This record gives sequence, structure tokens and C-alpha cells, in this order.
Amino acid sequence: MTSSTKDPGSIQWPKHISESYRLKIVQTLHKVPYDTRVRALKEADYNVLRLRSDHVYLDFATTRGNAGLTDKQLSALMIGDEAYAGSTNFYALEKTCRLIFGKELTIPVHQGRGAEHLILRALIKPGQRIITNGNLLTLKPLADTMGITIETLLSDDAFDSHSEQPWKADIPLERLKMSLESKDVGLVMISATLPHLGGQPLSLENLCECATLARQFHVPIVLDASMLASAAYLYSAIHPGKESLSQHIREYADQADILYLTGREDACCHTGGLIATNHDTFYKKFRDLVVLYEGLHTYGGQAGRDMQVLAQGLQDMCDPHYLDFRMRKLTYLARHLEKIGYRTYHPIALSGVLVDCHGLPTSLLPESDFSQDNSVSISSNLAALFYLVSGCRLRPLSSPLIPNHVDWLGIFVPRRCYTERQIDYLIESFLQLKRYRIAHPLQKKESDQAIPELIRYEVAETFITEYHDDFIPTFTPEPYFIKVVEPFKLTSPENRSKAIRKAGYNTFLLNSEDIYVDLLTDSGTAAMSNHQWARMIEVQESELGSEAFYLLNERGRDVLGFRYLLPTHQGRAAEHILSQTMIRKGQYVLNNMYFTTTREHQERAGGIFVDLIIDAAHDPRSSHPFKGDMDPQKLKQFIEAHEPTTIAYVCLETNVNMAGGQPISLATTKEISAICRYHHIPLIFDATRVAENAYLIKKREKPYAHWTIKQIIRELMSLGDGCTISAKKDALVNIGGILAVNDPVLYEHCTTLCMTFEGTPWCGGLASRDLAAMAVGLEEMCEYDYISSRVEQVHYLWSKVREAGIPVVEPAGGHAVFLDARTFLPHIPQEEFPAQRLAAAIYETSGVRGMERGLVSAGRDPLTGKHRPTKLELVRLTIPRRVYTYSHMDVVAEGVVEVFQQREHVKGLCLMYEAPTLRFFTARFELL
Ligand code: P71
Repeated sequence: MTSSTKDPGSIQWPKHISESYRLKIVQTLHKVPYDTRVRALKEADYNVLRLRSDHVYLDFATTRGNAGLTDKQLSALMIGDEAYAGSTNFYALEKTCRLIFGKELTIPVHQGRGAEHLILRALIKPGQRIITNGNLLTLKPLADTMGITIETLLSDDAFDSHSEQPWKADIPLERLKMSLESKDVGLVMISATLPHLGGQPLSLENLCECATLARQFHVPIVLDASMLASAAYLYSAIHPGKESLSQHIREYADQADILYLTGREDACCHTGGLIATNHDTFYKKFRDLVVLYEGLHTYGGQAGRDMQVLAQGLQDMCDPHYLDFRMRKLTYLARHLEKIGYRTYHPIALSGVLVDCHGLPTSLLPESDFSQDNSVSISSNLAALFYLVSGCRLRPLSSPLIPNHVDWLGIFVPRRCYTERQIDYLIESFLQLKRYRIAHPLQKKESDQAIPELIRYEVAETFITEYHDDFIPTFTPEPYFIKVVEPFKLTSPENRSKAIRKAGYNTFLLNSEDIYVDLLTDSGTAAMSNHQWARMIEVQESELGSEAFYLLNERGRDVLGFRYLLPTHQGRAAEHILSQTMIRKGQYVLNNMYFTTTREHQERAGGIFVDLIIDAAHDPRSSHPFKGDMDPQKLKQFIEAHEPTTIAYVCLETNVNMAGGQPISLATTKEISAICRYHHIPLIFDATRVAENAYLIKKREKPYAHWTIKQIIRELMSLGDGCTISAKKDALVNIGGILAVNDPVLYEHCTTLCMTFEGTPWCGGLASRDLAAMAVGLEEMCEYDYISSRVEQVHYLWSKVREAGIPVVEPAGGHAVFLDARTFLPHIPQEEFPAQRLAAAIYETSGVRGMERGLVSAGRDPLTGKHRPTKLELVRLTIPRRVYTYSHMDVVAEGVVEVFQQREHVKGLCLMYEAPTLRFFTARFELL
């Protein structure tokens, strides 16, 4: 064996590696309160593997069948043709096996154990032996029932958590030879990794040598390829060279007479498996048996859709980018656990991290010696304790997976499922754990017949010594986990230079496939939740009185409090209708700064736009906590100087976008509202980002610190007469808008325009499913854990960039980080569009896309034809909701810092083309 001793965990990674995907669908996650945990643990007889999954906060018990799907896998689910025989899905699977494993003949099976069952029945007789490196989770019980003996051959290193030997799944060749010589060996079944040892890999060399030996003795060699991508990845990490991950996968597969797998590991499926071979005689045996135990040979006990998902998953798993990230994440976890005093198994592999329970901080265990003859392992005790502390489930490893002298607690990290923040929560929980002590260890319940992993326990007296109160992590982990992802790649620097030139240095004109982390906008870019999708599928499509409308109406009223609600296809449509209904030609509309579409519609309706925001809003360095506020003094003066009747309405934007995502305060808004009411001037909100605004009120305005987000929203909205909303932002949908008012006459007028421009008043030009998603989104945006993790993520990026000395708009806003391009690029005069230039430079350097919010966005004055003067010359890095993780934010910060370091070399732009309205969308520039 030519093995190198390089520990894959010690490989030098680039400073920041982020997930090679963005989140597409999230599954909402709820903390499990301490009292519930106490009860649930008792109900589960103190064995964490018996807990109901809805009593578990983060689940690290297994990596099987719980991965986040890719978007392509999700769509594969929809193209199952569900034919009984010869479905297209089967042929897709067969083709994939040919392509990836080089095997011509494929038999689908329902899961890995279905494959093992058929292989054992077809190829081995009772009394014969199987040699394996220990894929024992399902193989051992199966062999037991079939009267087949299993011989596990592994070197002693495998169970030595300190040995850095990188190929712990290798079979000792001498021992293999001796066994084969005894003639009763029917099969050699080798697993590409040992999941129960955290995913320790098999080397290609060892597999080749085992295969050669087995062939000498005419014994078929079977490869468990469930985690072949992981093994091949670790192999390429240790043998860096020109070969791709796919090529290594193929080299392993070539050694096997028969290959089988469960789709529930590296292929990231929730069910499904297969057997593949090039040998007709084996194939025929499997085909004869598959009809008996699984299903027909072209579906093998899987739905058509599951075969299609498996085929897709096998293709997806050949992309090394995800494994790069996964390896890094697991290394991070192990290193941190060691730092806080836990011993972990070495080296780190790709299933998870094992904590050595013989090396625990002593404070955890009972003061009296942890009884040697107590038959319940420390890991089982620790798992129960850990669940009590954190709500997380880990997996105690027991025989026959591991020998009696070792005692490990496994942290199996599901694929593409949890974020780095959630891993941080896990690490903090381990830290917290040290404050507890087991008082009385678990005892096996007498006469319990359950299989070893599911044995029931009890405890004579209290389980833990003291309860130190529920632990609160120092940060908010995302209150959701990942259900579906959308993979993306960083394209080459040459490619990016070409792309931005082709786009005329306008980030709006880039293709999304050329983009790495897309921070153009938080509009319509959110990941929807499982609940939103469920409702979308549930509701009936109808444009007349649809149930979805009534659902939206009810939720909208509950959250906003306005009496009448009209859906529109998005925010600007609501602005269009409202402006046309409420503004008479020549009337003033008083705003707190401006939003592009809002002002455009006010002016097109004949209104005269007026900005009465406080002065601090125009100063990027002012750290006023409510820079979005309208100035009550300015309002009073304006009303005094003009008749109230010349004012169509006051329009207050929540969390003012163009000012940097800056909130309005309840105190000032109350003043504004009182002034408006006194003069009978309607007050209309642009409540597009009202939840973020409410969160910032809760944080920054003392009297409301204990109010719920919904109460604050209701209080704020009660000060006005109506609102327009682009639901594509806080309301967490990809399309949709809302117009809500209290006045029935106004509502009727709006309805008429809605009929003309949008659709019926029950649909506003949207599909019913979009209304349903909006209804659920309105509710989700009010959940404290969600909105706090959302805004705190923005603050995280803001702090990172700011700490690097980069000029940003102060203080941190709700939806985006705004870079001050004037200060960033002081050598570029405003007529040369520093913000436009900076956005382009950031893209070119890092693949991150932001948006200009300065001279180009301000447009031209319709009267003078000159650029509208604007003090703020900003680049907005806008964070989509529930889409990116903290590690993505690290990568973004790194990119911005890189541009900052080379800022003197960045030159200005000249404008080549502009459209007459909203020119920023399509304007083109050239480098000066
Ligand atoms: C944003 C957007 C989307 C956008 C719109 C125009 C130019 C560039 C980007 C849209 C808003 C908004 C506020 C406060 C109304 C709309 C229009 N923002 N009010 O920030 O922020 O809503 O896009 O649904 O029509 O990227 P709409």
C-alpha cells in the first residue's frame, strides 16, 4: 500500500470557503423548551434514539436519508413517470450508473439493506463467511438472520482515536489472505468508508489489492459505494493531481465485481438504492430475486420519482465543491471541541466527529466512580445529558459497530442541512455541558428485549445534579434548516472581467449564472419555507373569491390592522394604483427620502415629490438610531407654508431603503401622525420592510423592548390610513404586493384601477398560490427568532466590513450593508460614478453582485435635464432572506476588503447609454 500520512484535516484551505450553494427552501425549526425536553427524554426511556424528531432541535444522530436536496433533485421528484414497468426514471438511473460507475447492468432496490439482502441471498450460502471491513449497521443483523458468519477485518488503528492513519477502512491484507485460504469465504464486501467511524475511508490501493486477492480465490468482490464520493474525495485530497473526483470514483468502482449503495448517504436522497454490475450471471441472479423481495427489476421497490432523484443525486455528488466545504465544516467542529477539552477521533472524515467518552472532562461524570460494571455506556449517558442541555441529538455508538473497550459519542452531521451558525450552537452546547454533572447514571430496564441501539433505560434517582437554567447561546442560530439548495460556482477571474465589460459595468445587466453570491437585492429573492410551499400546493386556483385571498385578507388584517386589502402583483403596482387614486395634479406628496418607483409613480400622477427626512439621513457617518424618521419640524413648516389641501398625503417608508435600511421610530411617527390627523392629511406607509423596522424599534427604542414584533407592527400601522407593500421583501415571497386602506370609498376606487391594471380584486394579477405564500410569509416575518437572525446577519456583515476600515453607512440597517463609495474611492469625482464603478469592481474581484444607489439611481431632474444632485453615493450589498449563511458573509467581506486594498487602481466610468426613466436598470458605461 502506498499510503501517504497527510491528514486531510490539516490541508491548507483558502481563508474562507463557503457553501457551494444558496438556500432554496428552508424548513422552519423550533427550539424545544427545557421542560419539554425533560418530559420527552423520560418518554423515550432516556435513550435519545427513541426521541420523537419533533422533540429534537438539531439532529446529529445520523447522516442517512436527511440531506438537503439540490433544486435539480427536487424537480426530479416531479418527473417520476410512475409506470410499473420500464419507466423513463429507471433508464435515467441505469444511464447514470453507466456514466459514473462504468456498470452496464443496474437493479434498483428500496434502500441499501435491500441491496445487501439480495446480494447475500444470491451469492452466498448459509454456513459460508463474508469478509468485510465492517459496514455492520445493517449487514450484521441481516447475516445473523440468514445464518451467515461475518468476519470483520480491520487494523487495530481503526479503533485508536489518536492514530492519524488516513486509511482506517483498509483491510489488513495478510489476514484477508489467511481467511480466503480457509475456502469457506463466499464474498468479500468492502465499504468505501466506515460511517460508524465518522466516515473513515478506504484507500484505492487497498481496494485494488483486496480485489486481486479475492479474484485469485474466485471470490466476488462487492463494494459498498454509499459514500464512495467521500472516500474518493479524501483520496484526491491526499493525492493531489490532475484527476477529477469523478475519475477517482470510477477507479474505485472499476475494482468491484458488484457495486451497491444506499442513495441516503453521498447521493443525498431520502430513500432508494441500487446494485450495479457488468457480470450477466450476477445480474440474472439479482433480477430473479428482486421481484420477490423488492419490486420489478426496473423499479426495485422505489417510486419512479425516487429513481429520478437518485440518478440526479449521483450526478450531483461528483461535484467536489460541496465536499470541500463539508470537510472544512467538520474540521472546524472537531478543532473547536478539542479546544474546549473534548477528545475527538482522528483523522477527521466525512460523516461526522466522534467524541471519545474515555477522555471526557471529569466534571461531567458522577463524583463516585462511573461504575465499571454499569452496562450502560458513558456515551449513552452523555447523549441523554446533552439532549437535556441543548435539545440536540447525538448518537452513542455501541457494539457490534465498535468493540467494547471503546466508547464514542457520534456527532453525525447531515449533509447540506445545517449552517455553520448551527454548528456553533452545537459547540457552545458542549461548552455549556461542562456546567452539569450526571448524578445517577442510567440503568438498563430489566427484561427489555429491544435491539442494542434502542434499549430502554431508567434512572434510580435524579439524573443530573443541578439544573443551571436554560442556556442561551451568545448568538441566534438560524431558526430553520435547509431543505433544498441551489448549487452555484465561482467563475474564473477572466470570465468575470469579460462578463462585467459585456454588461456595460452595470450589475443589473449580468447573467445570474456568472454570479457567486448575489447581493443585488433582497427583493423576491427569499427562500420560502416548507409551510409556504405546503399552502401553495394546497390552495385552489381561482381569480374569483379564492380561498387564498381570504387567507391573505385574514392574515394581512391580523398583522397590519387595516380594514381593506387588495393584492397586487408587486409593490410598484400598489404604488401605481394608490398614486393614481390619491394624487391630484399639482399636489405635494411628502416623503421620508425617496424610493425610485415610489417617486416615479407620485410624479407620473401629477404629484410634486418632497423629501422631509431628518438631515442626519443624508450623512453616512451619523449614527442616529432612527435615520429614517421624517422631521416633524420640517413637516409643520411645510404645512404652514402651503395649505393642507395642497398635500395629497404623507408617505412614510419603513426602514428607509435609500438611506441605508434605516428605521423610523414609533415616537417620531406618533408625532407625524398627530400632525397629519390634526390637518386631515392622510398618512400612508410604504410598509415593505416593516418587520425589520419593528425589530430595530424593539432593539433601539426602550419602551418597546418587551413588545412582540407583531405588536410593534400593529402599533406603527395604527398611526396611518393605509399602506403599500412590496411583499417580495419582508413578507418572504418571490412575487406579490399589497395595498391596504381603512377608507371604504378609497378602497372602491383602488379596486377599479386594480381591475384595469392588475386583475380581479381577489387575485391582483397573482396566482392563488402566490397569495397563499404571502399569507404565510406575513406570519413568518413576525417571528422573533426569524427576524432577529435575519437582521443580525446583516449586522454581522456590516461589522466585518467596518472593522476592516471600509467606509459604510452608519448605523447598521435592516436589509443591507451600504458602502460609502465617495470615501471608498475619493479620487473618482461623482460625475464619474464612483458607486457604479465600485459595484462593478466588487463583482470582478469576488463574483459578489451589489447595486449602485447614487447618482445613476437618482436619475435626471425632469425640468433641468441635469443629474439630480444626491449626497449619498452608495453601493448596496443587500442580503436576501434565509438564502445565505454566515460563511457566505465571510466570503463577501473578504471580496470587499480585497477591492479596498487595491482601491487606488480603480478608475472612473463614463456613461454611454441611459433610458429616460429609471435609468439605472439599463444604463451602460465604459471605463475611463
Ligand atoms: C430593491 C427593490 C427592488 C427594486 C426596485 C426598483 C429598482 C431596483 C430594485 C423595491 C421597493 C422598495 C420599497 C421601499 C417599493 C418597492 C417596489 N425595492 N418600496 O430594494 O424597496 O416594489 O419591486 O415589488 O415593485 O431592490 P416592487
